[in-house]
Amino acid sequence: MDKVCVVGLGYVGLPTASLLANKGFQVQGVDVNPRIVDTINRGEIHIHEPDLDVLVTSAVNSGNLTASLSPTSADVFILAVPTPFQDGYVPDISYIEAATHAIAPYLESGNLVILESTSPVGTTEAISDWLRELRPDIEADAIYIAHCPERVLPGQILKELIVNDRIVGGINPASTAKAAAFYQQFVTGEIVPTQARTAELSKLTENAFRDVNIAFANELSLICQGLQIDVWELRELANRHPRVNILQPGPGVGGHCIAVDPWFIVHSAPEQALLIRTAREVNDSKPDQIVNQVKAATAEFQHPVIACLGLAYKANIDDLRESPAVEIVRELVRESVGHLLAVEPHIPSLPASLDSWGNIQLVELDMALQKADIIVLLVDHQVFKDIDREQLQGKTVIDTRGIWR
Ligand code: SAJ
Repeated sequence: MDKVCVVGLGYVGLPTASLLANKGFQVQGVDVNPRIVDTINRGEIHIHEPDLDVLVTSAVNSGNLTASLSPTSADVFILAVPTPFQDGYVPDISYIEAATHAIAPYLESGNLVILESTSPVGTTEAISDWLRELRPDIEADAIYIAHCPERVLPGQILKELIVNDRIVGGINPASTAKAAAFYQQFVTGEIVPTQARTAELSKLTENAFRDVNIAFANELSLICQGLQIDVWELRELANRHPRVNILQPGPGVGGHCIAVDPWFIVHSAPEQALLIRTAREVNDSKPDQIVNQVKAATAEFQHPVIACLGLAYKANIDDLRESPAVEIVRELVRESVGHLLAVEPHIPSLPASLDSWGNIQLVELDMALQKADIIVLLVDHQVFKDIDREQLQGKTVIDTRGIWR
C-alpha cells in the first residue's frame, strides 16, 4: 500500500490521516505546531469531532500513523493547510506555498501531490510551477499534481470523508487518473474527474451557493422585522411550495469556510461576482443587527442581566472560528451592554477575545436562565432546544434561530 504524507493536521488533515492509517496506509502526519504533533503521537486529539479520538488512538496504536514537524518521503503527499484571506479579502495561499516548499526536498519521480485545501482558481497550477522551480532535477511530467477539494461537514467529518462524492482535477489527465485511483481505495462516493481549475471553482461554488441562500433567508428576516412579520412562519408557509426551499435565518454565517470562500470568487471576478459579494455583506451585517436588537431590549431595565446562549459557529459543535455568536457577545461586552452571562456547554472556559474584558462570565445554563432578564439565543444547540419553556416565562427573549417558536 502507498505511503502517504499529510501536511496540516487540522479539521481535514487529521481525520484524513487517521482514516488512511486505519485502512492500512503508512501515514506520516505533519504539522508546524509541536503541541499538535505531541498530542497526536500520544494518540490524543486537539480538536473536537465526534469519534475522531477513537480513530486517532487506534491509528497511532497500530503504528500506521506518526506525526512530525517535517515531511518524509512518500508516494502520496496531501496538502490540507488553511487558506484564509488577508486584509481586503485577498486570498492568502502562503500556507500552501510553505507546505509545497516543505515537501519539495522529499519528492521523487512518480509521486502524487494532492491539494485538498479550499483554494482560489489557479493554485494547483501554482504548486506545479513552484515545484518545477524547486526541483528542476525531476521531469515536470514525472510528478502528478491534482486538486481534490475537501467537502466534509464539521460534526459529520468521518462519515462524509468516505461517502461524499469527490471531485478530482489534475493539472493533466495523467494526474487526474492517478489521484482518482488513490481516492478509489477508501471513498465509497463517486469520484468525478475534471481539470484542476474547475475543481477549484466547484468547491468555492458549493460554499458560495450556500452563502447566497443563507443571505436570502437573512435578508428576509430583516425585511420581516421591519414589517412585523414572523420570519419563521413566513418561511414555513413559502417552503410549502414544491420548488421553494428557503434556508434558516440566523445571527450570521460563521465557520472557516462559508464566510471565507465566496471572497475567493469575488477576488477572481470582481466585476461579475456581484450577487456573491452582496450575499457576504448581508450575512456579515447580521451580528450588528442582533446587537442593536439586544441594546433596544435593555431599555426596559435599569440593570439588565443578559444571558447569551451559545458561542459556537453552529449547533452541537465546539468550534468558535468566525462565530457570529462570539462577534455579537464581544460587541456587547465591548459596549458594556448590561451584566453579561455566556453559556456554551461545549467549552471549558471563555476564549481570550471575550475573557480579557473581565465583565462577562461563562456559567451553567440553569444559572443563566435563573438570573437573566434578557435571553439571547445565538446557537441552536440541542440542550437549548430542550429547555423547559416555563423557564423562559417573564423574560425578554431574542431567539435568533427560531427554535422556541
Ligand atoms: N447557517 C445558517 N442557516 C442555515 C444553514 C447554516 O445561518 O440554514 C449558518 C450556520 O449556523 C453556520 C454557517 O451557516 O454559522 C455555516 O454552517 P454550515 O453547516 O452551512 O457549513 P460549514 O461551514 O460547517 O461547512 C461547509 C459545508 N459546505 C456546504 O454545505 C456547501 C461543508 O460541506 C464544507 O466541507 C465546509 O463548509 C468546508 O470545509 O468548506
